[in-house]
Amino acid sequence: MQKQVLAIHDLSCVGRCSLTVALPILSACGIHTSALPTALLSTHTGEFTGYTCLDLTGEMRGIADHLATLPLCFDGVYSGFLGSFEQIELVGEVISRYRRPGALTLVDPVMADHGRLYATYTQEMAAGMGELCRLADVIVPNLTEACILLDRPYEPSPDQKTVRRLLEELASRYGCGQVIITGVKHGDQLGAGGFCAADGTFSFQGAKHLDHVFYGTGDSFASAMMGAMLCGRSTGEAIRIAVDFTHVAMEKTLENGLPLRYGAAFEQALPMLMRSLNLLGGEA
Ligand code: PXL
Repeated sequence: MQKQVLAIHDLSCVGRCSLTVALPILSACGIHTSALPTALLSTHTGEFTGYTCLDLTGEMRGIADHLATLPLCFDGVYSGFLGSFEQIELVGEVISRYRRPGALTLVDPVMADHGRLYATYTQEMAAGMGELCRLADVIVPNLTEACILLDRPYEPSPDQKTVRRLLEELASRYGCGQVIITGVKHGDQLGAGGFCAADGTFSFQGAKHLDHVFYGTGDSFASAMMGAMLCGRSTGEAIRIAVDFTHVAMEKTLENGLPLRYGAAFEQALPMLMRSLNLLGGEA
């Protein structure tokens, strides 16, 4: 049976992030993907000024109510960037409606990066994100978000021992089975640290650090993780696949001299993602 996912993110018209990243990546993983848009923006908020932002909280209620009348049985719900404090409760309700044994809830507590909250986020929203994390099987904060979720000052380059402590604290505070922190540096590598609460194991998967600011890479990573896990990969395997995929997307962006503000060119890494999931012929 084809897997089905509900992706709850904003739609940024230009600049690869959120839905314009999640939908193609999950589709490439063979997953039937439905969308619940949280906000409509002209661009992402990272490196543009003058962007428009329409909060879709009111519309989301109607969409969610209509979807509730359909015989939908999602294998996964995957949430990310939200448009307002008010919609956090609604997203929580939607997650709870479709949560069931065997389905995967992945919450990416998108709200900040490089030590700063995103322009459209408030402290109140940041606190509300923690409530969504409590509903998740898997959370994938970046380092900034991990520190916010733990009420700690931002640490840009924690050592591996500190990363482990952050992972464990997130798992115990929010009750998530799997915690992955992205944007972790280790020697000349950049990657993700993972913790599995069931067996208490830690892992780190990295790739050569490319010293540039890329947008939407957290979304590429989380979408590839979600896709790989729904294709039956273990969390450790999914982290490896998602790190490699995101790294190649960044490499291709640089190799082709593409403007970084429009996000990492993940399109060019989709074939390797599909090969790593045995969805294309040829070698992985
Ligand atoms: O990639 C996270 C993200 C999602 N959506 C919007 C953003 C950002 C990060 O800047 O601005 C609108």
